[in-house]
Amino acid sequence: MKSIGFTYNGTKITLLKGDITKQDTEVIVNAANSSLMGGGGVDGAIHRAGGPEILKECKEIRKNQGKCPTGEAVITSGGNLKAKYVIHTVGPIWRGGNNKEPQLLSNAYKNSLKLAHENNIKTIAFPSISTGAYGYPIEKASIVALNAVKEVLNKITFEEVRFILYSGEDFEVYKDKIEKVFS
Ligand code: AR6
Repeated sequence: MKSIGFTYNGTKITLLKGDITKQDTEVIVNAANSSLMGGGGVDGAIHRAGGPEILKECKEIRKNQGKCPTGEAVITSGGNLKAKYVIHTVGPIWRGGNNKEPQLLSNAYKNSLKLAHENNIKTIAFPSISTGAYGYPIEKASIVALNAVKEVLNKITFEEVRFILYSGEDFEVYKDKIEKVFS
């Protein structure tokens, strides 16, 4: 069974191989780009499954506050998704690792959790941000992602934080790292 669950500091952590658009958490996180105008990968899948309402709200955000800088996050409703909300965050493009990639990736996770908390959201699902089109090696990205979430969970409790991995290989990488980071 491609799933793992345990509790850390009062928050249920779940690792699951699956499709983020199908998750029943209150919010799902989108690995967007700064334009917030959609794209391929998980971004394309979320807009397809959620319908036009999400893009409409993204356009409104663009009008009011411009592009979304790398590492930051914004929130829209979930349109036709099971999730009530989508948090759109922008991970860094991998440029070899010496261009603040770890810090920016960590910010993407932390700012997403912060925004969820501000909106009184208790259950959240993350995809593996930056490890597709943006080329961040998943062995490295998973450690950054898990440590960022752990740091936030030391201060804030959620009901559940779910990590959704699209492939079996990515799931295995996360499984290996999660045991190390949360032990
Ligand atoms: N559910 C869960 N994970 C998924 C799904 C899904 N339905 N579809 C893909 N993934 P990517 P990035 C995984 O490229 O690297 C977009 O065009 C995928 O296997 O979606 O942050 C945006 O508009 C990979 O492990 O995001 C940006 O321009 C992970 O999601 C750019 O790509 C992230 O891959 C962002 O690139």
